[in-house]
Amino acid sequence: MSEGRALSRRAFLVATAAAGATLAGCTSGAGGGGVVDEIGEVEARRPHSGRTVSATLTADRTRVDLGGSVAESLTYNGTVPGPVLRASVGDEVAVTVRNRLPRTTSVHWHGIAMRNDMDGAAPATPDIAAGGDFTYRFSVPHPGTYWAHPHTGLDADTGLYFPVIVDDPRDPGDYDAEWIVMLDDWTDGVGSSPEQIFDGLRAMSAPGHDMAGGEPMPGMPGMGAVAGVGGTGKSTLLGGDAGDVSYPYYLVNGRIPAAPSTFRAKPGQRVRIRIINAASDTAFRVAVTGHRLTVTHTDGFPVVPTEVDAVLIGMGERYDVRVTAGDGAFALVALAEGKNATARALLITGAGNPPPADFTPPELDGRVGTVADFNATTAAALVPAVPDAKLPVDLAGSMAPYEWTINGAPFSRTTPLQVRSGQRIEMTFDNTSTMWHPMHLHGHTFEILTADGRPGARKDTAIVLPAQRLRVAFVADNPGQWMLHCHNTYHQDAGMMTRLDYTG
Ligand SMILES: [Cu+2]
Repeated sequence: MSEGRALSRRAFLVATAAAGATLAGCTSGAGGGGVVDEIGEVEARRPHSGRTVSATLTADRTRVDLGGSVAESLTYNGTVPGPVLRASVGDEVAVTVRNRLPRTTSVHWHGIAMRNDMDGAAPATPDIAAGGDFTYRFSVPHPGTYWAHPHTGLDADTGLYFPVIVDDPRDPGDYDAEWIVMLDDWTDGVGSSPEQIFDGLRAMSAPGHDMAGGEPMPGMPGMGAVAGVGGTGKSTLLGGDAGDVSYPYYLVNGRIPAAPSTFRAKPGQRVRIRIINAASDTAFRVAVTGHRLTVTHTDGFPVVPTEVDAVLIGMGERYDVRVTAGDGAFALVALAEGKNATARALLITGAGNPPPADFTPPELDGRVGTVADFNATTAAALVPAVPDAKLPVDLAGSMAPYEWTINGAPFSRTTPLQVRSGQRIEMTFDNTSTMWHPMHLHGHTFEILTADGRPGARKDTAIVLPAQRLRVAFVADNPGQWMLHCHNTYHQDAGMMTRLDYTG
């Protein structure tokens, strides 16, 4: 490729990223007509039940009651989380989104291996213009715990999120009751806005500020001027700094700890808890007082059931755990990792008083399950194979300047990764930064490659620790242009995103 062509291609990519709403046909422009044909062919091969699940979501600025504290933020249909979307394998989902925001938006269906042109991330799917409507229409191929959120700007750090649950009619599951638990870190409408936080992070590292070896100095101009910027602690589990933002609240199912939501079950019932981390800058360590957790699924896919006292869950990740409910009043406690705060909800099966709002149960310091502790079941594991291609994914960046990169470039200057349909891909995340990154690949689920050769967990989002090299494998079986990015909203917006393009 000549230098001129390379430059014009980069310019084209920047243009499509900025103006996806007007470029409905750009998939064929960048990927070639063959890829567009292939999207249809792959869709035809997905299971189809003949049923359609329909819903309407209105994205708007509304007031939400977080449990006595009322925030004005962005929501779907006025609630946080938005309404649960539930379908079965093979169903067609038809969700009409009415964008009543003063700017473009999108709905990204996180974790679902769906057709590329409905993924909800530009340029493959056009964003929805301010005031416009759009119907996402796609089939769901795999059962599991998923969720949805915007893929535009910093709007993932608002109330715009909801759970997506895909059932398998052939497998009712080994549980009596189901509890969906959505975790979030919350600032919009009660603290700084996401835009103020992002500007604050950028200002912290602006020229003229003495960064003293990269560490922000307390009291320096720009630092501390924006509430929530910085001020977080360290985490051993996360290998260093826990995050970039400290939040006024941490929520379970849209409620602050003083006014928790309650789940009722009967003693002895096996409760499947679908834990979804919808936060923007917070990993949570989750436990249920007086209970052990049996982890059954990671990011929707089954693992060999494994007992732990708590699980660590990064942004974008999902863990399904099973508990056998005791008799009494219990709390599910989500410790905001490294941030000295908790979120919680109650599990009530009998008499008694639940633990106080600030209680941190001993289970949080017991055996904490991280991704390395789980192995895909035989049915969920990939068939071992020699990779057809290896993709290095170098993660780097810094707080000063506040910029995060993949393979040396921020998203505005990225060179997309390339694969061909049918290839077995080995991807290596190499984190040379001093922060952890929950890396998320759209449209695919990869398998963690373990040192002992046993199949690791199937994931679409995986925590990559500082100085860690994490190898994963996947099959390139879903043609299109897919985003690969850090699921820290601020890292993503500061450049830590690239694309995976099918070239035929
Ligand atoms: Cu990151």
